[in-house]
Amino acid sequence: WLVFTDLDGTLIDHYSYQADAALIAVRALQARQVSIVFNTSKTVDECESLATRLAIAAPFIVENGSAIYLPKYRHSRPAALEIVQRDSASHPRRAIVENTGRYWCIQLGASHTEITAALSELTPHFQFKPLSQSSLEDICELTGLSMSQATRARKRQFSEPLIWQDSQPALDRFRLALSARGLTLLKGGRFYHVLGQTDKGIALEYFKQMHEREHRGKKVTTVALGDSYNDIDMLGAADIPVWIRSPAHDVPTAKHLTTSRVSQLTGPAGWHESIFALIAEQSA
Ligand code: 2M8
Ligand code: MG
Ligand code: MG
Repeated sequence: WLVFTDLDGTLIDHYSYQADAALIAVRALQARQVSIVFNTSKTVDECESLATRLAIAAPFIVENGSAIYLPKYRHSRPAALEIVQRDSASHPRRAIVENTGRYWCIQLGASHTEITAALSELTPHFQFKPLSQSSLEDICELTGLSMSQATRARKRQFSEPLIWQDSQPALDRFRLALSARGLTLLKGGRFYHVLGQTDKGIALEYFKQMHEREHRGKKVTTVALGDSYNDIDMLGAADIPVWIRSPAHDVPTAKHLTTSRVSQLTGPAGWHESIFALIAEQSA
C-alpha cells in the first residue's frame, strides 16, 4: 500500500489542526511499513513542520499537486533525474527537478511568479484577496492558524489561495480567464486555489509510476483520503478512495463523488476509523 492523505479536515482537524485522533492509525500503518504521503494544499514548510510534529517522514505532495518533494537521503540525484527524464518522453507535462536543501523538488505545476502575474492582470476585473498578500493577523483570524503556522502557509511557491469576494457568476468568468492563461482554480476547505495545470490526482498518478519504476515494476495499491472538492481528483486516481466526512460541509452528491467509502466520523477520527476498516478487510 501507499497511503496518500489530505491534511486539513482529513488527517488533522478542520478547526484545531490537531491529529490526535488519527495517531494510533498512523502508527499502525508505520508498523506495517506502509508509507504515508501528504497530498495537500499546504506549502512545503507547513508539511515539514507537521511531519516533524507527527513523526511522519517525507515525501510530500504540496500545493494541490504542484510539486513532489523527495527526501535526498532516500533518493540520489541520478535517481531523481532519471524519474523525470524517463517520464518526459511519455508525459507532456513539464516536470522540473530542483535541488532545494534536503529535497529534490519535482515541479508539475506553475510557479508562483507566473500565477502572481496572471492575477495582477485580473485584479481590476474581479474582487478577491490573495493569501500571500494578506497580513499574518488576517490569516490567523480567518483560519485559526498560529502566527508561525500562518508564516509557513504564506510562503507560496506554486499556488495562490484566494479569499473570493465577488459573485458566483464572476467566479465562473474568473475560472475561464485563468484557463485562458494556462491556470486552474480549485476549491479547498476555506479558500479557492489558483495553480498550474495539475491537481492532487495527477500528482498521485505521477508518484505511483515513479514508485513502481523504483521498485522494478512491482505494482502498488494506492489508498487516498480526503474531505474537500480539491480531493476528488485524488480519490478518482486511487485504487481505494476514502471520503472523510467534514464538520464544515456536506458529503458531495454521487455525481461528483465516485466512492462509496465514506467515514462515519469526521476528520482525524474518520481517518482512524477508515484505516482500521481497511486493515481489517485486508487481514480478513
Ligand atoms: C489553505 O488550504 C486549505 C486546504 O483545504 C483551504 O483551502 O481551506 C492553504 O492556504 C494552506 O496553506 C493553509 O494551511 C490552510 C489553512 O487553513 O488554508
Ligand atoms: Mg482538506
Ligand atoms: Mg487540502
